[in-house]
Amino acid sequence: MSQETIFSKIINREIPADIQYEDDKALAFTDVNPQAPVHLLIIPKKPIATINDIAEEDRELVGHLFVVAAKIAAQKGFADEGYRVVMNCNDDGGQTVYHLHLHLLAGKAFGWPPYQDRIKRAE
Ligand code: DGP
Repeated sequence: MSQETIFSKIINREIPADIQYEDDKALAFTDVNPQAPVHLLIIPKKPIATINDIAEEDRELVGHLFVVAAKIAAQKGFADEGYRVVMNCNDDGGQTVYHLHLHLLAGKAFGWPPYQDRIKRAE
């Protein structure tokens, strides 16, 4: 499953973004609504909607997103202090943009659990 999203438009330079990294397979840019001093989104250029849509043939591509995360962390100097990567899936996971993306968050010490849960249903 794939469809045109706001992230496809960023890849195609149809809308602007603060692009921090690019190679032939991936792009990283600043999240429009940052949740930490550093909050980047690392996306594959291939439009994969959710984690559920990752195919066997995408193994290397998905691994590459983590390689890019580590590369950016080293380049920006927060690799040793630490950082968090998050990938949300579908509604309960908090996904709002249906183009696979890795959140890379840094610049503060994160707690756990990361976010206040939404109450899904009354007991
Ligand atoms: P998620 O909830 O995991 O689907 O995260 C989607 C993120 O995408 C969210 O943190 C906000 C960000 N976002 C949404 N629209 C735009 C946009 O047009 N530009 C940028 N840079 N980020 C966006």
